[in-house]
Amino acid sequence: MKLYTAQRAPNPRRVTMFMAEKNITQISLVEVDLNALEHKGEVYRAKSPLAKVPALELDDGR
Ligand SMILES: N[C@@H](CCC(=O)N[C@@H](CS)C(=O)NCC(=O)O)C(=O)O
Repeated sequence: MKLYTAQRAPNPRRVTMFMAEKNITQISLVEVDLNALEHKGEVYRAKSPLAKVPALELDDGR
């Protein structure tokens, strides 16, 4: 599984804090560059149409 995140954004930060608290290490973190508007691009929108972080991608692609 992958968690799309952005280091300085509070919403994904909340998720990574809970992951650390619960010792969840099997989820890969993928940094999305909000400053470069990467989340507004076609590639990211195909994964997360609302164009927000965090977004979780399951191993089966959902
Ligand atoms: N309800 C959503 C809100 C996510 C959200 O607003 N994320 C912000 C970062 S903290 C974001 O992606 N902002 C980029 C934008 O709105 O363009 C959640 O909690 O996951």
